[in-house]
Amino acid sequence: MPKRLWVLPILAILAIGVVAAACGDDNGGSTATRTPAASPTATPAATATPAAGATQINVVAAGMAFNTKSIEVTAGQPFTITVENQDTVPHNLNIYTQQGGTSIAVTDPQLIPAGGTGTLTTTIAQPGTYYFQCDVHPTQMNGTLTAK
Ligand SMILES: [Cu+2]
Repeated sequence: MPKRLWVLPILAILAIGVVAAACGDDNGGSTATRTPAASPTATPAATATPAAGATQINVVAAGMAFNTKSIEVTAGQPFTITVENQDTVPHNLNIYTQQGGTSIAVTDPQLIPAGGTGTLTTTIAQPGTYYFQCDVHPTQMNGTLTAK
């Protein structure tokens, strides 16, 4: 008989526990609803960031070298060069009118840290042969950029 008296408080505690859990679920549900709502908002913004119609060129800097010695672009059309620095030292990519000439455009950031990525977006109006290099290692990392 005394055991039955203990059952009522236990049921009451369980009931409170269920109510508390239900409230917790409601709060969780609200949070879950907000999260997906934020994601679709962020996605169109990210999609809008790349310049419309810009040609995308990917360059890797690894082992104190670019993975290409020649880059070809279309004169008068915007292009974006993304440089992935896989080395443990900083690099960049700077486009010049010619070797030792005037800089036309350089990556942002100007020094891409180890493991980092830099981008350069520009348009070269005049068809011709240009020069690119890493300003940190100009004799090891350079090449020709042709605008056709
Ligand atoms: Cu370099």
